[in-house]
Amino acid sequence: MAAKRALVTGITGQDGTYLAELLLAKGYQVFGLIRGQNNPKRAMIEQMLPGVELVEGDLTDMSSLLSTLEYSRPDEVYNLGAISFVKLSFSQPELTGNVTGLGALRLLEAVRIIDGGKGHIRFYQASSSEMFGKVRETPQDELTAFHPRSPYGVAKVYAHYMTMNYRESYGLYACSGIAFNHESERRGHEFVTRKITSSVARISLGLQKDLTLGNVDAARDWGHAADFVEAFWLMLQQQSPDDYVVATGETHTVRDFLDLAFAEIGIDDWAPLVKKDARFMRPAEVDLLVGDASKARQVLGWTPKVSFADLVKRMVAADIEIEKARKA
Ligand code: NAP
Ligand code: F7E
Repeated sequence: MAAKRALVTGITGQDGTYLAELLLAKGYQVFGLIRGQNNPKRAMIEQMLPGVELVEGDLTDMSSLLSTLEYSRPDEVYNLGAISFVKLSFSQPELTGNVTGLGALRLLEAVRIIDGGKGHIRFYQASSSEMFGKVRETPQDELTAFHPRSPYGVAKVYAHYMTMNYRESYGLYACSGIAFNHESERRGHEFVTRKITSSVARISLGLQKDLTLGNVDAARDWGHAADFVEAFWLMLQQQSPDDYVVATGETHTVRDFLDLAFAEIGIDDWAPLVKKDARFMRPAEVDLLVGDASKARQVLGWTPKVSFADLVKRMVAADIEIEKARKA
């Protein structure tokens, strides 16, 4: 039987790399959408994922999406591409709407056109717990009402409903994974977990004195990205398409993360090392997120493997190795 073909947008991002590894290990032929002229991450991806064929295109450019689909002829499309940094979405709301919101619509429309009603192409949309925002209930599940608190959250709600709409209107096999925060050794440095672990590593090696953060009381349901991409793949392997919460079911504050990260380098009282700066606060905050992933557990048989404590431990250890190598 011919190998299955998958197209992944957001291939240069955290989830794109883990998902591509999973798909390659399952024998897929993997295509990754890469944007821009001379994308600085191209070399890193080519080295890390030599089995992935990179195709140039952009979620803001419909014709590039059509030609990418025509070229790659995928069985499965994973839309992971987005402006994904919530803080940035406040300063660049139009760009966020265009990429994170309309980008999903463009890709759905391109899939609809190229699929031509055959119902062959399966589509995954990377929805987010940021859609719950100012939460209406705790924990949050697939039926919890949305109340997004950022241009990013609003754009994701639009993309989420568009995915549902294409499923209901055109019979597309289209799923959304409402993923809660997932982190890893590959997380971007703009996100709070990686900012903390790389700073902790640098502090332990005498390369940095302290760390400046915003709201350390925010609580998140943090899992490991390698676990989460497995759920995304499982959603596209079912009899029928549906939406699923992907979460660990545990919530921890940024303070808890700081406790564990500093403990890794033998510091119990991190307060003198952490400064607060309004520049890292948001115009509207999401105070608490915790997901109920019972449906994913029951229908997909999915459970996360990496605990919160292990996640922090792994991230700090990886950053210490990176910083040591840099120092050397
Ligand atoms: P990430 O590391 O920020 O990666 C985002 C990806 O989107 C990058 O590959 C980026 O490419 C690409 N991208 C940005 N603008 C684009 C455009 N105009 N056209 C095509 N691609 C574009 O994000 P992630 O953590 O892997 O998350 C993957 C997806 O899941 C995102 O949609 C995110 O919003 C969503 N999500 C993430 C989490 C989480 O906790 N990680 C939770 C819920 C949902 P460049 O490298 O070229 O910029
Ligand atoms: O912030 C607080 C900040 O930027 C987490 C994205 O993957 O997950 C992610 O969005 C919390 C917030 O992630 C700093 O205010 C304090 O309350 O790491 P973050 P996020 O906003 O939760 C969701 C599910 C996504 O979908 C997104 O794509 O930490 N915080 N001080 C800080 N955050 C940052 N970044 N930097 C600080 O200095």
